[in-house]
Amino acid sequence: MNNNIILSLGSNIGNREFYLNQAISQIGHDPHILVNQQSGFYETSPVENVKQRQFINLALNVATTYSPEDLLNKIHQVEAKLNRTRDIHWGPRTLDIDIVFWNDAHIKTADLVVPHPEAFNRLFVLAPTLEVIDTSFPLYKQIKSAVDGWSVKDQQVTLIRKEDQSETVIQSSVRHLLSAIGDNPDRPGLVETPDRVFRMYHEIFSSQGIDNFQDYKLFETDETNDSKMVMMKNIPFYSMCEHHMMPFWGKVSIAYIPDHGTIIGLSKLPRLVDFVSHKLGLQEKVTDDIVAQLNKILAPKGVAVVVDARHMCVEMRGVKKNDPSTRTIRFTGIFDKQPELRAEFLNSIGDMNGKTI
Ligand code: PH2
Ligand code: MG
Ligand code: MG
Repeated sequence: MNNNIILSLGSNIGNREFYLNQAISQIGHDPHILVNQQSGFYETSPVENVKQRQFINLALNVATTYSPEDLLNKIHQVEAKLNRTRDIHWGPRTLDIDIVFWNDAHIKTADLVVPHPEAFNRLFVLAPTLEVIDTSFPLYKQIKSAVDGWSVKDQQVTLIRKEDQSETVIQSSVRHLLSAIGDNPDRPGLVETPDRVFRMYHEIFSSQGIDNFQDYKLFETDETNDSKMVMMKNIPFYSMCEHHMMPFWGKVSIAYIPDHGTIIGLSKLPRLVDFVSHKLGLQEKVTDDIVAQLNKILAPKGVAVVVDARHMCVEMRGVKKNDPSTRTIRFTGIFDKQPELRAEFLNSIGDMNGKTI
């Protein structure tokens, strides 16, 4: 599989975004092509012919088992399907797709020169490209400094739509997974599966990349009794383990001892549990993260968390142990120092967690 192949897409006729989206979808559906990354949509002033309408340009980073010639053929098919007429060179076009980089390869055939000879003269190619490569890309430095140092003012390139690129990439990846396990992603039962998985991942990984829980409200109360424990038991959670991308789920019990009478809205504790579980993780991380977030936002005298969970990766595969329950416990602050507080907390949650999952 050849990786880090950069395609530049442009359109300046009709419903430009429609043509581009169709092209992305057709490319992503090809069993020989895996879409790694998709840039946002850029509105760009036409280069070479100022009388034309503005273009919309974007870039894709793909991996493929195709040879350069076969990929070029595929691209020509996609262009043809989307009404591209190839007769007017430099004319307006519903869709133009160019192979601009093939990792660091130099390719020269009758129909194809890579890197694209004009690539470094075109901000509408380089700006989107920069979004879909990282510093390990062989030409990264060259591309980055070309974009940063762009001085020609007559090439306007404006980001108009940041792409939630996960949609294209997840759908393309799920199609590949389905083929790889020996199924046919085009059979009726599966055609909508990549889209469903994308939307599901959107939901169950909604905290991915977000470090801080934001959705809370604190209240100040009179500090009458220092050792007052606030506890919520048996908060359900569902998460995905980072070792197998399989579910683990169960119940969480949380207690804290307020400091200076500062408390958190009770409904926010289940929200915090959702927040920490909606990312790829481990039961230990879920437990630690609840403690860390509470310490950060509430700064209480102490926090205690118990998580009881079942793990698909234990029960459905591997050792296939039926119905074990895993408990993780964390104490901080005065829970750490006072055994009687820990006992009080553990007594009051009892076996409840374990029994109810
Ligand atoms: N494509 C061209 C010529 N000029 N200008 C912009 N802004 N965007 C393009 O995609 C473009 C162009 C020939 O392929
Ligand atoms: Mg072109
Ligand atoms: Mg072209």
